[in-house]
Amino acid sequence: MPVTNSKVQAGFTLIEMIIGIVVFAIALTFITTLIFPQAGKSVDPIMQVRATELANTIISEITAMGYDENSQNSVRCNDDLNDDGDLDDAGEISCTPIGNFGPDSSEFRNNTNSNFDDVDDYHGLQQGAGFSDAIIRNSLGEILLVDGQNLYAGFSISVLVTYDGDMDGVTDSDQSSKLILVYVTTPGGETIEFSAYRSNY
Ligand SMILES: [Ca+2]
Ligand SMILES: [Ca+2]
Ligand SMILES: [Ca+2]
Ligand SMILES: [Ca+2]
Repeated sequence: MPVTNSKVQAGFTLIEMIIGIVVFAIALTFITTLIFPQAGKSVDPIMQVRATELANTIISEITAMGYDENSQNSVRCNDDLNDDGDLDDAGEISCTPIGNFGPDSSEFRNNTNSNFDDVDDYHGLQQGAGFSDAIIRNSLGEILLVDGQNLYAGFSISVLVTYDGDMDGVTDSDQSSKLILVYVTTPGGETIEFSAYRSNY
């Protein structure tokens, strides 16, 4: 049945068209200033989740290591076996000085023969985008691939280890705990800090 309403057939007046254009312009401005930037930001939480997964992986690996290179199966470093207040008696060994943190002799973590074995070996470890060791690897030294794609392409990690015996987040001379700081940078350039402690048990 044909439309017979004369108002509809008359179309829009000039005023109506101008109002329509103004409303459209306001709506467009709203979309471009509010919604489009949100679309960009909505990527960040996903990257933060992935950064957290990556940090968890590396922290789990580090905390599973021995406390110190100098500790032996039967004797922990800094264990005063005869309780005389010093560490110069038979069988007693000192923990690694903070200045010697980092890989011990012949230790590396950049291929499947990686041989880090204690917490502070990771001090100074840098892997991923922007570093000379450009590939983030798992604890077995393997490249993390999912469906043939590098799982953490564009991410980077940076690790620092220090003594923090009173666990206040600040380096101190108490060698009973090591503070592990892991910095993960997302492909968007956002750096997130994660931390964990490993005590001398
Ligand atoms: Ca002693
Ligand atoms: Ca070591
Ligand atoms: Ca070490
Ligand atoms: Ca401290």
